[in-house]
Amino acid sequence: MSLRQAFTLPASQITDEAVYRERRRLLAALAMSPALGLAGCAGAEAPPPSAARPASPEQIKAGLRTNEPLTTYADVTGYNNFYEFGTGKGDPSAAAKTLRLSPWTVAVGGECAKPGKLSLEDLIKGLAPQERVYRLRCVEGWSMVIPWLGVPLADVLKRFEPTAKAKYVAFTTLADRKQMPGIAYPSISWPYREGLRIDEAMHPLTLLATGLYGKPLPQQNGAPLRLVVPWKYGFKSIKSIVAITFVERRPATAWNSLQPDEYGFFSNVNPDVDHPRWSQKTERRIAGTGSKLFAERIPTRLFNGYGEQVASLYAGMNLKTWF
Ligand SMILES: Nc1nc2c(c(=O)[nH]1)N[C@H]1C(S)=C(S)[C@@H](COP(=O)(O)O)O[C@H]1N2
Ligand SMILES: [Mo]
Repeated sequence: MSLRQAFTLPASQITDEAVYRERRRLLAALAMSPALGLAGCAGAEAPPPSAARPASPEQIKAGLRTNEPLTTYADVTGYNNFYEFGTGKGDPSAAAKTLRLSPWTVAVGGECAKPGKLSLEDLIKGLAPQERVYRLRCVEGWSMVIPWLGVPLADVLKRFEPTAKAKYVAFTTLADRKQMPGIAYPSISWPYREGLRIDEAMHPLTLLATGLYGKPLPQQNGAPLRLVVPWKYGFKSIKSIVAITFVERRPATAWNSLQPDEYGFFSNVNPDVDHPRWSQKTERRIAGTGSKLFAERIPTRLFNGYGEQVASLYAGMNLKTWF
């Protein structure tokens, strides 16, 4: 489908995904043509230049992008886990639209030389959004391939000058009873919290996402700012972050506190460590052809396929003990 066809099709037949894919192809073609620089077509609708380039072998090798079929925009933004808005997969897209995104402030503190309470704009000021196409593997046994926009978490964290005592980083989601209907139910001990070891937080694959599919992050996906840690189960990728804290001791995290024997602190994707109630050997890939309910089952890979990039972080650790 050409871009023109995409825009002349009846609205019902145009998917955001089709438009996005076509745009990427078009911009890639333009970028490669010596006569036409990207600047000339960088309209408000255009994704950032990084989205225009097809994944290079180097990017694939570095884990920054994959050429696996993308999950459709409709599924990425319609099949969600965001318990603050309800526990059903359709609840977040139905209920989260009212989450107020501006102003949004993030408190950064703890073991660092330069703590502060910053607006989102100031937090990521000067950092150009990058596109990352990552696999996302939920502990429930399904997975997606999502084109994110975001900045490396390391680039943000360094600005606060963590001290030698900063061994871990703790993250907190907004917990506003008035805006989040799910907070009325004690499914999780609110606010939702997550944490990473400092070396995991500083790893180049760890992303603070502000968008997907070349657009701002929708509320149901954790707007305006969420973590994406592609080699860990999805619940580590905490949404709608309001606090980032450098700490010396391993911080308490939401799912681990609820069921420590089912959800480990590390929660690295691992087909050889089953969840006590189900196998983790395979996953239902919600991407490519077919409806999400009957999506193809594929083998789950250690570290979600990012072992080449991250296995060294866990050298000498027994991954069954430290699950
Ligand atoms: N604050 C918060 N963050 C959260 C969750 C949540 O319920 N609340 N769910 C997690 C789970 S289980 C997954 S699989 C991913 C899903 O992200 P997505 O809906 O953008 O695909 O978000 C994670 N981050
Ligand atoms: Mo999940």
